[in-house]
Amino acid sequence: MKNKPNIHWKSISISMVFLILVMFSFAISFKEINKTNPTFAVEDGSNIIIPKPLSYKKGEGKFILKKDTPIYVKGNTEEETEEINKIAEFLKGKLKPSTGFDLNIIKGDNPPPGSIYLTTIGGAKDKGSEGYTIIITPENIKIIANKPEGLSRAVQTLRQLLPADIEKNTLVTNIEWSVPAATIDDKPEHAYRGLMIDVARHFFTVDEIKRQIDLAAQYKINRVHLHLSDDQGWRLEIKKWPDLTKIGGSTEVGGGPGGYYTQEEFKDIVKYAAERYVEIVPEFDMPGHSNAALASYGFLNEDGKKKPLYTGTNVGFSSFMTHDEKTYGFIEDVIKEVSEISPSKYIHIGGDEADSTKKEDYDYFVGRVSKIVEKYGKTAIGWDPIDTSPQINSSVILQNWKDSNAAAREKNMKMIISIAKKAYLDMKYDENTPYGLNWAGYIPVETAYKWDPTDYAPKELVLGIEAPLWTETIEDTKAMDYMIYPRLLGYAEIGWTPKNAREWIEYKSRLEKHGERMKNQGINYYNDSTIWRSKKK
Ligand code: TNX
Repeated sequence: MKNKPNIHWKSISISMVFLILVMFSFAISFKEINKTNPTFAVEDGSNIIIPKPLSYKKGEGKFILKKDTPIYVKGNTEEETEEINKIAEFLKGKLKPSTGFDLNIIKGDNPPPGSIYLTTIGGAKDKGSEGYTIIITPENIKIIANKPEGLSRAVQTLRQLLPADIEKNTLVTNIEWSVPAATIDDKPEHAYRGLMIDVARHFFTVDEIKRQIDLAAQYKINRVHLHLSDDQGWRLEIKKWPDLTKIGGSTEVGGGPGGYYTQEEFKDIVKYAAERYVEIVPEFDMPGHSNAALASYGFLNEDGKKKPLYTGTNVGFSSFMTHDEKTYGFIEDVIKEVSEISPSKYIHIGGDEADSTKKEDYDYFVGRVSKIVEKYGKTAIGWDPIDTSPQINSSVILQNWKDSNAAAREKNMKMIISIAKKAYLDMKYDENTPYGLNWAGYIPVETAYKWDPTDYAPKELVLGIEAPLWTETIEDTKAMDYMIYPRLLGYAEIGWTPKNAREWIEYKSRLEKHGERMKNQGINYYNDSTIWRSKKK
């Protein structure tokens, strides 16, 4: 009896040694296979593309991208050809670091075999401005769209059809840069597919914002909404009122140094976004969430004195004076300057949590401000309850964050759906998430994916969806990436792909494949163990 456990241990250790040897030889042969025959190739594009395209038909064989593959570009007019040329430059730039190829771009409509061709000639009108067709054969790749914007969306699809290594920013050798043959027909379900970044609670630099725009654009996000003012900070230079940034921009949540964008920097962000066919939507939150402005200028306050700067995270304590013409003169100056540097047709005027403004004053205020926005040729967007003001009509867009849009429905107002418990990127995934809040509940990746804007509003009133990242607890890019990714891929798909074409289990298997792509791009995504089971980052 006493000897028995000993014998047992001996056989266990022998079999352990054997097991280790087997695993070791497996690892070696796997490495060998990888060397000669890369397993990174995309076999079937329908298993990878996010957001899922409307139609994907598998073809025979594959197209192989080589160092001498030319990119041909041709539009319906010379101007359009120039625009398409820029899209080709973008594609070339994305392919260069990993392939090392310096692809040649040629203006012309006679692409030879072996080429990639981007054109609007013969583009189908029913595809709208963002739709496209990609035809991939072993001979060539042809991308046709009604508008250059559609070609730019198609280029993002094409990136995903190349091996995941394409996203590395270092040279990859010993790999075949193949694209599986297919015909893809695609167009979006919703026109507005947005990501919001709150740069007021914590400030983020121009480069940090550009990086987020570039990353989001690959999933066909087409609006980036910048929350440019709140109690804790004013982040855009207004030439007539320089103290807004000098004083109001001088700090942030927690008392850090804050910061702001000069008008030139803002224009630079707008241009960078436009190159990716992303529109920047500027927001100034009012009449509440306005302490940074009230701290910058005494004349905006009842007692004529500047309020102290605020670096906490409470909401609902500040308000503009709603019955003082000085307030409206000031707001008009802001709207005027912004409308001159912002090409978006929208200006967001906030309107949320104005807990220190009487309801009738709020109603009057948002009505007045929306008229100012209109005067400068723009359309106002506001958070609910802006729709409940009798002075607000269907010319204003509601951004719906609570489950309350009865007034908007009544008035036939268009809506951007951002329901907090589904779409808020600052909500934690679960109790272990190191950043974020949970007042609207936890939002695991599955919850973030399994909903549709039409669950909250009639389809004809849905302009689209937006996922906001509030930054009370988000101090750097690392935290920002973690909260945005991978949930944004799901929001992008909700916005792009019709409800009846989406299914969680199928989506999850596509999402799994994007882990490697996100990693290659240096995205600090939340490595959810229910999606990336055994793989360690
Ligand atoms: C509510 S949502 C807010 C923001 C906060 C956010 C935190 C909305 C329109 N207002 O001021 O940052 O909650 O999750």
